[in-house]
Amino acid sequence: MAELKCILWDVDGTLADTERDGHRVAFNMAFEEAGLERRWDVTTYGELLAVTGGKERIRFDHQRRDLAAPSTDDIARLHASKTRHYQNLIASGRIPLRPGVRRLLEEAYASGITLGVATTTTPAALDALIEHSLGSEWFDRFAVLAAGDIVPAKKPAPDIYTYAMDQLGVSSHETLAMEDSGNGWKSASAAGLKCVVTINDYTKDHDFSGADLVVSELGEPDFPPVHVFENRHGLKHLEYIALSHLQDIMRG
Ligand code: XBP
Ligand code: MG
Repeated sequence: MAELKCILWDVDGTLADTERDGHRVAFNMAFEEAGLERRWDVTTYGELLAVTGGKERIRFDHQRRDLAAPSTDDIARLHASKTRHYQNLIASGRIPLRPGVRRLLEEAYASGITLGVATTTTPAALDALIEHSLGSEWFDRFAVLAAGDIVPAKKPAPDIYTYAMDQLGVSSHETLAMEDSGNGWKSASAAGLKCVVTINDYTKDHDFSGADLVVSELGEPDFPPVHVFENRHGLKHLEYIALSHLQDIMRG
């Protein structure tokens, strides 16, 4: 039994539904800008999400179509262009936070819980989301922003979670992960963390067996109740997810 001391948040799909209308669109804009014919439709992009990381995803797309991979420099250039387009999309305010995210972040912060980010996304993309969707005060409120290539092995490897915990000086027994995908859950689990999963359209069929709580979203007190798919700790009153639920998961 342990007390909840730290919550590490995934970003894409967890803080906000950034993939379909954010990252995917930005990749396509970068392809167009580079004079490439390739476009990723909504279904194709869902398949490509099997690989985390934008540069890795471009490479994977070539591999699975048996095409010669572009050079590392070409991928880096394409990805830099994609990141610029993504920043502009986020700055236009078209990607809101998911329900309950701000409420739970505020509640945890006010309660003195250490908050951090553990994501595969490029730091510049993360910064854009914090600035335009969350608010600049969160640059200081998050005690660590662990993102992108800071670790060589991206999710599902545990490295980004381990890195964030090392930076914070917290242990896996007192830290909870918030995730949305199978790769994210595997990463958190491999780092020894308990994990709450909020699924989305791209991740609803992923394998979350063993996760502590799997729900449709974090929800809000005045919204319809969330759908509960896994509730390993027998938590009660799950109409929406409150900080007390996360504390109960750690004690359970
Ligand atoms: C997120 C990702 C990222 C984004 C794109 O995974 O897979 O690759 O799709 O990010 P997770 P970049 O939510 O599990 O961290 O293009 O900035 O790499
Ligand atoms: Mg995610």
